[in-house]
Amino acid sequence: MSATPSSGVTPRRRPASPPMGRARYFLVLVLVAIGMLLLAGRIVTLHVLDRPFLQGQGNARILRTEPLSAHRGMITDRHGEPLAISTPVVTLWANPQEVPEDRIQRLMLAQALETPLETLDARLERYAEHEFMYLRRQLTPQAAQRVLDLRLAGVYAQHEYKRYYPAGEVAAQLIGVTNVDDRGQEGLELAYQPFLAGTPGQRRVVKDRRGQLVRDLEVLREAEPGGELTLAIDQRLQYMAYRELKAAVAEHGADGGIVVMLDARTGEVLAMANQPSYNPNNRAGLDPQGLRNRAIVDVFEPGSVMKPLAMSALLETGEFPPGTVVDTAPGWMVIDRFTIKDIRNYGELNLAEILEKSSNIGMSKLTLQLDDPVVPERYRALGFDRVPGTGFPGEASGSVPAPVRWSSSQWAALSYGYGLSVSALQLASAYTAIANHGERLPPSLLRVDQAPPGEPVIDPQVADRILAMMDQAVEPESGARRAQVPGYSVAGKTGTVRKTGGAGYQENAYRSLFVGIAPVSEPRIVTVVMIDHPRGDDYFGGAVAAPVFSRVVGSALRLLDVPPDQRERP
Ligand code: 59J
Repeated sequence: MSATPSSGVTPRRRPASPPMGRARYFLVLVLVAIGMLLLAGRIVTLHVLDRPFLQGQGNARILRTEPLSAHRGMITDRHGEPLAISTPVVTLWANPQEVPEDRIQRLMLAQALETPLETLDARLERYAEHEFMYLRRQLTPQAAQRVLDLRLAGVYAQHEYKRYYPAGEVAAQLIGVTNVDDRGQEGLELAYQPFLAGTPGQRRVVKDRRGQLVRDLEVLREAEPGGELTLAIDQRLQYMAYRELKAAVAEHGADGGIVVMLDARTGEVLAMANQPSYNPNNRAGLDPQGLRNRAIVDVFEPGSVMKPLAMSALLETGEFPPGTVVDTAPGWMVIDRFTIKDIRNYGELNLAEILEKSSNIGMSKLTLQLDDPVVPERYRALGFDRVPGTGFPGEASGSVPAPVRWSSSQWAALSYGYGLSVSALQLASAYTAIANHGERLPPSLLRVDQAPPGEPVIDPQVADRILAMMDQAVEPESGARRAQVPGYSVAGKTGTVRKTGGAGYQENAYRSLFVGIAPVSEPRIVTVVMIDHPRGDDYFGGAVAAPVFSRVVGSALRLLDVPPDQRERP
């Protein structure tokens, strides 16, 4: 405005006006008037018309809505012992464009972050074009405060929760893990993600231009904490099962192993241990083999541990009264050009002895006398063709072959446990029917307040007879003697299964199994032990899996205060 000599009306200059001066004077006057009108108009628009918009824009620089992290629900064992806990942590991030270049400030920042200065410089350089980069994720609030106390420009904090697993590798596959964003990735953490996670809230805050919190204005919506998940497992039994399993896998140089322990009266999973395992609190360099909850997601050919279940179907036909004897000599037989063998020639065996000696011939001869496929039907009724229904991610359904054109050899093989695949959890659940007068209990990973109704599968009297036969099979002279538990009666069945490889059954790769129920007088627990590919001289179920069963079940019965039902043998 001052550049225009518009108001120059001094008499001194007037005479000097050129001839056209007057017309020009008016032109200038008009132009100035227009300019002033435009300015006035602009002032009106800014102050009156655009005011709300502009003020909003200004506030947006300092007034923000921020998420409030919801506390993830705890996972506990059946007695409330914590198995997964969320602890508050602070994630530090930076706007690289705001972080000071000053050497001393950078050095102080690097020291507080416990990073070498060069590393910090290099990262800030790499993200120089960005407005966001992590400095350190999930620090303890104290460690983060040491950094925040420097009050450096461009350094910000975000409050979060981090998951901690007190039981570590002991229950890792069952509980699973969350990722760095607190979302369930594996196991029950994944299965119950929506329940555990809760809902994040929102708060309104005022921040200064450097993004530092000036004032907490209001909570728009409170964060809703996630629910607490109470598992069926008993931490004490879980630790013991894991310890014994790990020791046995190491002792025998095995590839892995499983222990599943169910409450015989409710179907609750009291312990579920897997080898190999991993440390969920430090997943750097973990072996992905350790992630699988083999007890639920893996299936295997069960072999002889199916014999008591098959026997229940055979007995129920009424074709084999208590005195029945089978001649298993000479210890082998040929069916459809296929040879079935026992490891010895046992000669004549009664029904209990067929289970005790684990005679493949005995089972086959009984089965081949029948016209109906009662054995595979029984397997299906016991749940070996469907998921157990625990909701665990990737739960295996097992498989029982469909009754189309069964050959006699296949029919026979099914009776001693070959030609089908089962999970350890399915196996344990099926045995609750033997423990429970014929009623199978669905397994539960969560604690239940009341036992679910059992599913009647086996005739009650037959179930009791099978239990008695299995009791007889665990005697001082039997192959299963190492499953005995001092002070308690034990019913059980061993199994040694050749593993299949690319070219059928392998000569030197086995799976060692033991399934047992204790105490026999009033069953409290059903336990499955499986050791995958023991490499030492011992590989029989009776030598490898039975001792693990004895130690785990013995400690469990004592911890559960189950009264001994037998005098201790010397
Ligand atoms: C066995 C099998 C493979 C599959 C045989 C184990 C068959 C069979 C084809 C030879 C070791 C071995 C369908 S044995 O589990 O009979 O647990 O204490 O793997 O028989 O026909 O060198 N178990 N095991 N059989 N196959 N096909 C016995 C038995 C069992 C014992 C011991 C010795 C087998 C008493 C297994 C144990 O009960």
